[in-house]
Amino acid sequence: MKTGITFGTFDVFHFGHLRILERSRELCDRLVVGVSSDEFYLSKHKSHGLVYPWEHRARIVGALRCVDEVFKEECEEKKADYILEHHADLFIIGDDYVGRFDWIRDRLGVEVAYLPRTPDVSTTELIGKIRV
Ligand code: C2G
Repeated sequence: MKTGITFGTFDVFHFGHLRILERSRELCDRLVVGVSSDEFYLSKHKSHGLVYPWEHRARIVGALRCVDEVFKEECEEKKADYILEHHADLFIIGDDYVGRFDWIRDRLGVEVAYLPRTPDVSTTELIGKIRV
């Protein structure tokens, strides 16, 4: 039984989000997803605020067939604890983060996979299109 873990905001859920979750699930038997809390996201000073609150983002992600469990990610410092608490064997994230999470492999001995981002779709771009 291989457990995979991934993290993200998943605001204005789109095709790129679906694809990374589906591809992550193909690499394991059980997929756990840490969805960033509103406070955590806003503390990262992104270019725009959130559209959906955590409850909505978490419910959408949790309703997917490829997702087995969802929890709230409250801060970056707890990442190692979340990975250990969920007994993850594999950490998955998009390749926009390539290299950033190598410490998970080095320090925790957990496999790390950077999956290619789906091109031409992002929450920021969607918000821009809707505004026009
Ligand atoms: N993603 C993707 N293709 C896109 C857009 C996003 O594969 N076109 C992936 C990202 O690489 C990430 C996941 O979808 O793995 C979630 O993306 P975001 O909601 O933008 O998450 P982010 O705010 O980057 O948070 O510690 C890592 C962070 O928690 C990730």
